[in-house]
Amino acid sequence: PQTIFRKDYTPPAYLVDTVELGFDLDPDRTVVANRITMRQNPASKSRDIVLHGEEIELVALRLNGKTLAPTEYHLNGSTLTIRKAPAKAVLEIETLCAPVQNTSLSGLYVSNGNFFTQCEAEGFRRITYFPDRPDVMAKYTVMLRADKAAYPVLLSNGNLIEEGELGDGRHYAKWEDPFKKPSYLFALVAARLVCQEERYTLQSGREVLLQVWVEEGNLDKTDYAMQSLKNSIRWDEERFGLELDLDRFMIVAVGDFNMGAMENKGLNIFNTKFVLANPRVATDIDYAGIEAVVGHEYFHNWTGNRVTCRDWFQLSLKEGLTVFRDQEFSADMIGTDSGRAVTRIDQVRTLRQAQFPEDAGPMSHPVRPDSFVEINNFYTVTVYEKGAEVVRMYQTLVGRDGFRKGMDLYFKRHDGQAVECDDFRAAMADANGRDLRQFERWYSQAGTPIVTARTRYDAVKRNFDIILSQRCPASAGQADKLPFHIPVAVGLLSASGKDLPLTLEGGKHAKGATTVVLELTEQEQIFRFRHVDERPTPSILRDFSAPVILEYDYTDDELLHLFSHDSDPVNRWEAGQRLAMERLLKLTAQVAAAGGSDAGLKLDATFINAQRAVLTDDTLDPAFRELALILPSEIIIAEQMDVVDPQAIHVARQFMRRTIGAALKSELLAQYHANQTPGAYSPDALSAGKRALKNLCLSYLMVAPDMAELKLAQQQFEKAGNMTDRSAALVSMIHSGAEAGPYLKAFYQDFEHEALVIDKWFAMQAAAPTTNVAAVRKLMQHPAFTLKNPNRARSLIFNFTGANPSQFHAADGSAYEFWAEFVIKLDAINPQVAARLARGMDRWRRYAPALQAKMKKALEKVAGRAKLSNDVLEVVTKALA
Ligand code: HT7
Ligand code: ZN
Repeated sequence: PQTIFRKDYTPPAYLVDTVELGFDLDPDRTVVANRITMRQNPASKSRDIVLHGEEIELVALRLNGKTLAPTEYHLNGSTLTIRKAPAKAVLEIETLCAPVQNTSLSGLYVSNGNFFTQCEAEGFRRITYFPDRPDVMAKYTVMLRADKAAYPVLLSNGNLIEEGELGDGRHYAKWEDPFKKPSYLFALVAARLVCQEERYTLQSGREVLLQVWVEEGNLDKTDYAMQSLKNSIRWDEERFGLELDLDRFMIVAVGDFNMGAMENKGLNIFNTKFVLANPRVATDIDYAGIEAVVGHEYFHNWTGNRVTCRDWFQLSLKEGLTVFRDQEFSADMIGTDSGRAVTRIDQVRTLRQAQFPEDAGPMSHPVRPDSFVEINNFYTVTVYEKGAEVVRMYQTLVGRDGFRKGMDLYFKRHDGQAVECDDFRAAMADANGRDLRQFERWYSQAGTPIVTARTRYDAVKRNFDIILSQRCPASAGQADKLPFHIPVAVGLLSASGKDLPLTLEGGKHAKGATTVVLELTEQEQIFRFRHVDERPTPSILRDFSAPVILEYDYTDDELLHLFSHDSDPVNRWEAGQRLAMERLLKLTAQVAAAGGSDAGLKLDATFINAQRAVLTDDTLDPAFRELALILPSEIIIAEQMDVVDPQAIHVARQFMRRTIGAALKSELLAQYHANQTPGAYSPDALSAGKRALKNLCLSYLMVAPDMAELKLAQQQFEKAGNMTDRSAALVSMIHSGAEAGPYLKAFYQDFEHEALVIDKWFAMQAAAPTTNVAAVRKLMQHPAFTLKNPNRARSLIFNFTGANPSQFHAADGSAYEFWAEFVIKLDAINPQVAARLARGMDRWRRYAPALQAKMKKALEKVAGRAKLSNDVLEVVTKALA
């Protein structure tokens, strides 16, 4: 397969002014007529029109009214070239496609009998021939024709300008999008759907129509998506002064979808998972996901659609920025400092669980990659989440007002353009009079930087020095890294746990500030705090001010001090994680040395008492307490080990959970009862936090349950008035190894017709440490299982391979064979989904030799297949390299 390089970018030879599309929709044979008005791009010397097309049949091609014979164009693989074209060209192209056969869910496809499209990144070329690249922006008019009884609803981007009957049982709708857009933002829906709709008044007084379209039986699950949409519109007006630019904004839910959602102009298409919710079927986490994803897609309207990417290497320009915006939106929606901190802790957990491993593995790439084989493989946690951290660092460096100034300048300069990450950085720098040239390295250098801190206190001079140094491990193609520009937020705690007012030598911070941002730009720098009357405990990297690994030799006493007193909730939580991690690593080593046994393991009272103090501190937000009490995950523990032993990790972590559960039994029970949320369900942060804490208490009590605790879980399952409590009770039963069969059966029967709940049913079984590969294979025989639906495939297969490490890494390698089998099977159906599954073997070199050999064999089995998509081939080739 061909590798595409960022350095090879050339501007398009032709620009497109207008696109007129006509669709005669038929599942087996859809006819697409496409009229493109083009003109030569003065920025290019080439006079070749280059169009992309895949899996479509070319029926006719006309240039300026004249049919082109096959000798007058060159069809080579997926490119069609017309050489030496005139300066102005009107192309008319007729093609055929078969949506019902399109199982890749890219391009035009059928889901549950309805038509949908997905064009990002390169799906438009599966619909018609076109210069399918994001720097070609044009105005679109779309005519849809389809059978009226089967597809009563016909939607596309922009405004509906005409609709009517065609006389033969078919009808039509004509849509016009007033804004220029790249082809990846094109969308159509032809379907039997219903909608919740509302007229909404913008702050300017303009009225817009908002619609959420779903299948008929789901109209009772659209309220939260609609509310989230209205909140998003209001938030973008207030925080960034950005108004909805259309008169109509639609969200459509589809059950078969490769990702979360898609920001098509005015016609967002969503995975049902991020639209449908009511208390019976959706958990607090689902509600939070809906708010975040509805916000994310809506915010793309400016960051992505109005200003788009020059090429796909710049993907993080829109994704990193839009993730940052949706993170800020969710935090602002909670509205409290502690709520904001809880969202921040969640972000840190995601980074450590998924992004840090990616950055240290074979698919490591910079936030702005330099090359790719298949762009779909680069919709990654690095581009999205690390990209959002990079955007957040601008805000940390220039402040919230400075960030807003930078955003304003970015839109002033680039509205209607396709630009680069460097343009965003330049806007931030210029709007704030800052030199941010070194900051570019966050875009160009892969790998997680490691910041090492040392401190020294001079009691006589009352100086406290923090010496920071940085390094970054080598990554693919990048042996040596240059220093990053790293904002390190720091506070100093007194012996009584109070924040000291800070005086940083040479610093420009406000008098009396208790947190200052140190700017580490060199390999090593000394920062001196003056007038420090006692040796303080440093709280370094507050609010996780940079996506780095912080090394500092904290003593247990210092960590306990921070865990009890740090005013920065993120670092308070972090201190607890460090305390837990130290112990988990020691226990894991002991288990490994004892051949897998937990006999003789001990957990110190100091740690247990610290946990008790947080658990019972009612002044703390319940959501924070829940996060503080969750031990680092098995995957995060694995990342700390040179040679990973998944079984030993699991035994050690379970021992620790069991010991905490037994030692804090009465407190856990008390908190379980104190954090009930009686009355009508509400997904608000406080109620959700209480449920999270209560259900964490239950899970601790259920590690080794007695009869009373089992009964508690059973009663919760039976009486629960919402899915959060119901599913948490069931999960606690499955994980405890107690007989959960009847409850699983009841759950299935209750929700047989709710696809998203049946996904949960598969997922909770797949991720349970009691579920081995044989049990997963058995679940695959269940009539409700199918590989064709990505949500269903992910619920069972991905949750087993990705969230059940002790079983996935079973010593006999049987789960690796399972992995290979299903990467291959899925690849024939849906390469994008298959490639995501293929990533499950990224870290294979970190395991003991016996496991490594089996993983390598599985990888080679996949790589050796004659017919493999570029998607999977890229992943397994890089893993084996
Ligand atoms: N911008 C959207 C990306 C997306 C996507 C990419 C590849 C294949 C399928 C896809 N569906 C959606 C989603 C987002 O970040 O908002
Ligand atoms: Zn996005």
